[in-house]
Amino acid sequence: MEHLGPEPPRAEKRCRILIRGCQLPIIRYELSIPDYRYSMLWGMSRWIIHVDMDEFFAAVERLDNPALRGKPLLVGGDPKARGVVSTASYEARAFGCHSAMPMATAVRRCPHAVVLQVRGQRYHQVSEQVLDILEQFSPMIEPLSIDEAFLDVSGCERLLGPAPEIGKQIKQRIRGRLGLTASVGVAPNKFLAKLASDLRKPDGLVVITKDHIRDVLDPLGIERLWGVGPAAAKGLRRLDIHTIGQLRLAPVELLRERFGQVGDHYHCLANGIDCRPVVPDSRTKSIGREQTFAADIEDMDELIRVLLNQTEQVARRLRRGGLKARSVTLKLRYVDFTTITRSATLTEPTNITEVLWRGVRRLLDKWAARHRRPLRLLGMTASQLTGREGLQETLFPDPQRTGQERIDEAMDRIAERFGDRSICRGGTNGADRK
Ligand code: DCP
Ligand code: MG
Repeated sequence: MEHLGPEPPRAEKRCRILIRGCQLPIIRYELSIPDYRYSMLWGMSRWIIHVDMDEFFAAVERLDNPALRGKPLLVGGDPKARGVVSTASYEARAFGCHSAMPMATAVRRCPHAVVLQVRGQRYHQVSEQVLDILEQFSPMIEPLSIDEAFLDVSGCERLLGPAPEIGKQIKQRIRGRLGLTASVGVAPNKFLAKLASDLRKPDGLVVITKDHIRDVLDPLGIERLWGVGPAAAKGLRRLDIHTIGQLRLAPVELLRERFGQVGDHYHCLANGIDCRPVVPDSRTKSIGREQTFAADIEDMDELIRVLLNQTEQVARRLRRGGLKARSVTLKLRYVDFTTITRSATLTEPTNITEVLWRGVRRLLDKWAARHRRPLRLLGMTASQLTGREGLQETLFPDPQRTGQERIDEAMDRIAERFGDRSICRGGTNGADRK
């Protein structure tokens, strides 16, 4: 673990330093909002983790085909059809190959590289698995692209240990469960965490603490600032600003004059200030699982086993993300690829496995009564999602429901410790449950 600096000083001291850097008045004692929201507002006392998978597409290809180990890989479009490189493995990067380069050029630079086509669906599947792992650490997750995400782990210390330790555990779990490596950055804000994850790639773990922000940032070129593209970098160089240190010392008025409001933003970033919150994935409209069978299945017991297992996984994901679903959908694909879906609305939003299962099981039974035939794919999706905060608690909780919640909690704890496959309900072993 690369640890850039000791533990940060107390929040109050940090607030003052950073606020002065931002050229804002010191207002800590005039605010009446709780400290928690205050720190969210100014981007202080936070611990943000940025996770970025290493050579992602190439790593997944190697995972699926161990014979590719140690070989230079180029994943992307056809070199003869003006395809471009999506990712070059580290072995291929040593020959000057990189993402977005024409595949033909990459092949010229590294003629012995193995060229592979992009398998988007598979990468998305692994990406989902990575998110599943991250959700075990914090519900505050913001996916940024197919292979990277931010986590806000502020306040998780009591449960999971200090943030650098959480970063280490995330890496270990990704490696242990998926056989892939990730680079992780741990810092007081998003900008620094993203920068940190990129400093020791591959398989890196870099922690930036407040006291070492300047030491880390000052020598770096301005293009390392998140959001500074080639045009802005050119504009800054014209002002004779080449490093982040030079940018930090530049008069903010000059930057404002040249770049408008963005100039203020650059100045803040150069000072290591970034107040942007981690915004949990608002795009999540549904959570689902599906499985294509190696051989078509008609046997009801077998279909029930698969579906219950999927429902358990979906329910667990809902619970991890603090979400509840109002409707469930069953997806069936026949041997001739005809695909049908059947949906049902639940009486109230839920993330209780048993309740979701009853809804989806009813759909399966209805289908089987009239249309049963062999299936090549079976899946279920929970949608119309709501967060916990949007739900009213029932005045008199149903004792049976809280009992089911306790069962779910216990099963979640086991799954979290030993993996999703470590535990399943009796029905998933063949018994028919209604
Ligand atoms: N990608 C792409 N086209 C690009 C850049 C990336 O299709 N121009 C895809 C392929 C990458 C994935 O997105 O595997 C993640 O992008 P990264 O920038 O994180 O690159 P890698 O994960 O491949 O490498 P690194 O180890 O540097 O993160
Ligand atoms: Mg990556």
